[in-house]
Amino acid sequence: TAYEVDSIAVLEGLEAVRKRPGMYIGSVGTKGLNHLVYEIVDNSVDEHLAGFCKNIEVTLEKDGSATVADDGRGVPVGLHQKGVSAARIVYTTLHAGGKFDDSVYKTSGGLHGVGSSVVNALSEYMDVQISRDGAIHHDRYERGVPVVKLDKGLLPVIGKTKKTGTKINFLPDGEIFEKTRFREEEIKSRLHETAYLNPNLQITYQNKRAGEEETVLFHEPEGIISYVKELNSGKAPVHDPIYYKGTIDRVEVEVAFQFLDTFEENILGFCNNIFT
Ligand code: 0RA
Repeated sequence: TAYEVDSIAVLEGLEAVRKRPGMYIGSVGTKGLNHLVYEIVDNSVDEHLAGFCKNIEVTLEKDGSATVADDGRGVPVGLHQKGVSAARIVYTTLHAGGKFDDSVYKTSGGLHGVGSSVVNALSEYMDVQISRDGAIHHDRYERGVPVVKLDKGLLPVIGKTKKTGTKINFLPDGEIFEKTRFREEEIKSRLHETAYLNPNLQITYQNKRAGEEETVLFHEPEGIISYVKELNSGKAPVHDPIYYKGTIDRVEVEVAFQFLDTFEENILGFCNNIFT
């Protein structure tokens, strides 16, 4: 069938990612490992930028896996090409990062912005729960290969819900990564940065690993003004941060700065949430 033909291309895609993981996530060290989390979080941030997601929860689980849950619309689950759930196409096809349109909101456009299918290919397992249309839809993959049987092409429903959102739990593959322990300080710092850049977004970080239990809410309603304050905390500012926001030719620009009583210069630039 046409879908079986496509499935071969999907398997070839997974194989390409697993053969040269560095090409897709930069490295197979801790940096590449942490990058898996950001890749999944970025998709939820995109849903926030599209105007539909207010909360993202990032959890480091006891078993070494990570969970990212958002309260967006939920990845579409309806029948897509060849009679297969759209969600399964998103998580198994390279470069389908969760958006079907050429959305301007895609944030993870940086070097490694390759999406959730890469995370899937590099995970021992990835478990997906999508809440929408009153139901919780479930899918699961092992090293990128689906292990859930579709029902007339659709994902099985495992429960009822009034909420909407997408929840992904994945365990990085020890056959791929040199180390499989997420570095919590780097992840927290990146999530905090994401909160500064998206003032209407709340990110809850939770570490459930034994002996490290911690919950932190990152919410920065003052945005980059607070970021500048944090960067300069403990130093000697000579005035409150100065802030500008404006739009020219549909390009939105935001600037915050503050002088210190020192010869020291530090300029951080971001374009569409990407540190430049
Ligand atoms: C495309 C269309 C719709 C939702 C999403 C993508 C979506 C993707 C991700 C990835 C992580 N969280 C997400 N949440 C939503 C909505 C289509 C519709 O409801 O009309």
